[in-house]
Amino acid sequence: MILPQPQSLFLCITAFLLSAPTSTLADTHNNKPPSLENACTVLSTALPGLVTFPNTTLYALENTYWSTRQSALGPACFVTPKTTAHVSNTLKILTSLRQPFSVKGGGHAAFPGASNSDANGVTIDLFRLTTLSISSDRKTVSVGPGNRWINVSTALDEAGLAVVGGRVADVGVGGLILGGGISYFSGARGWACDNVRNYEVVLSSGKVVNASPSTNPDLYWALRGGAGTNFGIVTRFDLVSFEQGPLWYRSQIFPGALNATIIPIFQNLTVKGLPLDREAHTYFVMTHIPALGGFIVLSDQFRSTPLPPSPQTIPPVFQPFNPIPTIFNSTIVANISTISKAIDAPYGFSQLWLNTAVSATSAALLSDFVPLYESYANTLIAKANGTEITPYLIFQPIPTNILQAMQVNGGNTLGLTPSDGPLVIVQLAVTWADSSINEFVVQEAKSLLGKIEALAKKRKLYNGFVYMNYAEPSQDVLGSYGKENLARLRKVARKYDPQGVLQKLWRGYFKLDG
Ligand SMILES: Cc1cc2nc3c(=O)[nH]c(=O)nc-3n(C[C@H](O)[C@H](O)[C@H](O)COP(=O)(O)OP(=O)(O)OC[C@H]3O[C@@H](n4cnc5c(N)ncnc54)[C@H](O)[C@@H]3O)c2cc1C
Ligand SMILES: *[C@@H]1O[C@H](CO)[C@@H](O)[C@H](O)[C@H]1NC(C)=O
Ligand SMILES: *[C@@H]1O[C@H](CO)[C@@H](O)[C@H](O)[C@H]1NC(C)=O
Ligand SMILES: *[C@@H]1O[C@H](CO)[C@@H](O)[C@H](O)[C@H]1NC(C)=O
Ligand SMILES: *[C@@H]1O[C@H](CO)[C@@H](O)[C@H](O)[C@H]1NC(C)=O
Ligand SMILES: *[C@@H]1O[C@H](CO)[C@@H](O)[C@H](O)[C@H]1NC(C)=O
Ligand SMILES: *[C@@H]1O[C@H](CO)[C@@H](O)[C@H](O)[C@H]1NC(C)=O
Ligand SMILES: CC(=O)N[C@H]1CO[C@H](CO)[C@@H](O)[C@@H]1O
Repeated sequence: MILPQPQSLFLCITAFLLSAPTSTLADTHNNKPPSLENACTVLSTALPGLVTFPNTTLYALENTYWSTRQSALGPACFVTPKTTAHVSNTLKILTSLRQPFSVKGGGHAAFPGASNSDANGVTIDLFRLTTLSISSDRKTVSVGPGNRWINVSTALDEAGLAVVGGRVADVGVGGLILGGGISYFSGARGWACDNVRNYEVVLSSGKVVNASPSTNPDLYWALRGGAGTNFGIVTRFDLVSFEQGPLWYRSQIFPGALNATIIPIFQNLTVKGLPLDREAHTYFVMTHIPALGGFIVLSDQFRSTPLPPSPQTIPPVFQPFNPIPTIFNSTIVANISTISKAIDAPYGFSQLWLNTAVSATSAALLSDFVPLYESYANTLIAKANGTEITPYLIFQPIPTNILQAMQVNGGNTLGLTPSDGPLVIVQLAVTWADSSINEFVVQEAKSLLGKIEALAKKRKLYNGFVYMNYAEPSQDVLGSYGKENLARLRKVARKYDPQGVLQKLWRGYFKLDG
């Protein structure tokens, strides 16, 4: 998810003022089940110096999450393995003690408990697993799950390479790849999960295995969108890399009043423009920014290869936006590190995401979501009573070229084929400051999503795919992959975790057993 820059700047300052990473639940120390003291103690004996307890500076650092709904929790202890063998040992200890746990990659999931535990659990923080190496033939980059995308792009920009990865600097590699992964390069290459050559995985037994098209191909398939939580902790991603220089990037902000002009351009791009220019990438955001006069529309546009001869040369695919008057517009050519930092989103707020997918064939459907969104946004703003709140309506295209690119290496788990497309992910996101209204915001957003789904169904334009990485826990993500894929995922999970230990103990992302 990407924020308009003027606001990002404003939010950065606010986030800085608001940031106070304290954990309230960690204080409920005395109500822990007996095994818990045990788990943290056993772990600190087995991994000396790698277990962190509350009331330390390191604990506060590890308990920093992008969404304060996550940092409001706080585990009994963090365990921070340095090697794959440490991860294996950690899993063996936790499963033998039947100790519930969570796993933190980059900590960018929005909902509470997605990658953090409360005081009754342990959180495995992967931040020390920082492998980052380019193969001698430059075709593969091996990345440890302790890296953020900025670490990957800093190294790859320097080498003149890129991978199909996250668009935003501080997001973690693990959650993004395991849930799917929408990238600048998806038009020609599919999502991040379609561009992994091999996963190194620690299973619930502690056994370390590899998963690739030739080794454990069933597990390889399952990890392409099926979430780590059902299969194991990935300790290394071997990603396809390719020669790549800088990107062209235009960011435009329009008055919200022009939504009905911009949506048909976006819709036509999704259906016609993007499939004709597979190196182009875009998304549409509607939001409310008081400093810009209220509702606005943001369109971010990217193009990789061949690069336009100057920043001012607008690639033909994006020229339809040219005549529309903007509040703000900027065009740059820059490396991926620079662009991914420009669109980063600050810490220190409650965050919420929900999404569904609809057919991209009707601009009228997308336009008709706007009044529903406007009325909901006004309700949220009133409820916030002067405290900061930013409700977003985001459209992310899945044009047919991306659906085709997803079919490589036997296809992924998402259950999407070219004949389902073209699609648009309709994503609701909210960023707000007052945590006392968390429940209200969640309920309102669910209610709006219900209205959006109902309208799409009524017009026979509903698809129903739910993208894991933008979902709330109440959404049936894995069910949305289709009956056949769900059954196949369950079969793979039973093979690699016969006792269903991860289903019971790993708290976090979307589970096969509900
Ligand atoms: C500012 C921002 C920008 C974003 N941009 C994009 C984007 O461009 N494209 C896109 O597709 N999505 C994007 N997202 C969504 C992003 O994909 C998810 O938030 C994702 O969960 C982030 O991964 P993480 O490792 O930081 O998350 P975490 O919260 O650490 O983890 C999420 C889940 O993955 C599990 N997990 C993490 N690492 C591993 C591992 N190594 N092995 C097994 N399980 C693991 C965790 O246990 C947890 O269940 C963005 C999110 C934010 C906040
Ligand atoms: C340390 O934790 C205890 C509870 O476990 C709490 O009472 C105390 O205030 C904390 N101290 C600091 C300095 O945060
Ligand atoms: C990743 O990048 C951040 C920001 O530049 C930096 O602070 C951090 O040290 C890097 N991590 C590694 C493992 O290099
Ligand atoms: C990326 O661009 C920035 C800004 O121009 C520059 O400072 C940085 O050195 C570049 N990184 C690489 C690896 O070229
Ligand atoms: C969206 O466009 C319609 C039609 O022009 C307009 O009536 C409405 O006010 C716009 N919505 C917002 C939130 O600006
Ligand atoms: C839709 O996109 C196609 C392909 O880019 C373009 O030729 C056509 O003019 C566009 N139509 C409209 C109405 O913008
Ligand atoms: C809204 O804020 C004002 C002052 O900022 C306060 O007086 C009032 O009680 C608040 N209303 C609610 C419903 O919280
Ligand atoms: C559509 C629009 O407003 N375009 C403007 C973007 O900014 C450049 C200058 O940076 C202007 O020349 C364009 O007219």
